[in-house]
Amino acid sequence: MIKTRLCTMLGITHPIIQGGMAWVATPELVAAVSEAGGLGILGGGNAPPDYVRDQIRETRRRTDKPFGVNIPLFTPYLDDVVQVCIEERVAVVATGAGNPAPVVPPLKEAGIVIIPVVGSVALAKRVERMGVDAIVAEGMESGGHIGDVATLPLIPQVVDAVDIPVIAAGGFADGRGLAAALALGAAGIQMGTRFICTTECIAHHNYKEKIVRANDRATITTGHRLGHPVRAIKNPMTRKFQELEREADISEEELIELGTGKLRLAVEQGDMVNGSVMAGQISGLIHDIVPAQELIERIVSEAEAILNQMPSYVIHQE
Ligand code: TUI
Repeated sequence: MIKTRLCTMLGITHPIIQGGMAWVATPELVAAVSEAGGLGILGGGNAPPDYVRDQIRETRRRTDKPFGVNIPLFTPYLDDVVQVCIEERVAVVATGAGNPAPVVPPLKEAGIVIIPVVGSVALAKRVERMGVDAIVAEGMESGGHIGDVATLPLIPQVVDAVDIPVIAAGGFADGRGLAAALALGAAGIQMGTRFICTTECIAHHNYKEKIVRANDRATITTGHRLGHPVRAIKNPMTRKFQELEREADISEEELIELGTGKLRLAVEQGDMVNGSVMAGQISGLIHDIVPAQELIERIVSEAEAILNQMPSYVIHQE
């Protein structure tokens, strides 16, 4: 067993959190992760409040363990989704893709554990002052919408800057990663891409296969011109986006239109040509599709073996 203060705070067995991926992190995956002793997080995406409420209730039907809801701060339903989380008394809310300042006070008042995803030391310090409970520090190796600092430098800098537990994200998929995160001072890891390749995840088989077949250089980032870089596996869609991004006479609105709905297309239809196959650089390390429980057990026992072996590297001299 590996126990950190994150486990105590969240009432979970293993310090492993599943990223709240839009369209991907549905009750099936979330309940499986929480049942296995990690923390599952529903992907709120930009879904309307009633849909989020249904997803919460469906997850509750499948598990009585704690789970969370991810709220991307760009959702047009921000206030209403926050209200749903409060009404449904969810244990944890994770925010992403922005500054959570507007949603922290109502969630705190409702006694909900708040874990913002941040990509920089500056935002980590700001959210700690707002009174959040823990932080996911996410490096630019991650899939989807990303910041611009890589995980290895980001984690220790965030750990030094705040007192609350830091959860490392961006580039984690195995026990070596978990052990490394703990060595950097993190209290746990969050994984997204690795959890897509589980049997419970509802993503189309083509999506999972695309990750399993990927190598270390399979992903690329697009959307820099829009100020929202997104990492996805290279395909005709990312090539088209890159070409159009370079064209001076295409408007930002047209680029946004080109990206809209493309993640859903890949997740639900398995369209690997026109869809956006968001995934992290760690895709090249993922070789199988396994149940969430098997994955979590494997990662924990790998990390235990590594941590147990570490003292043998230390030579004590007289
Ligand atoms: O949110 C994510 N990853 C996502 S959201 C998403 S949905 C989407 N769909 C279609 C196109 C684009 C996106 C896919 N992937 N991760 C959490 C995260 N948040 N990573 C980085 C950040 C972040 C970045 C900057 C958080 C805050 C921030 O600061 C903004 C500020 O105001 O300082």
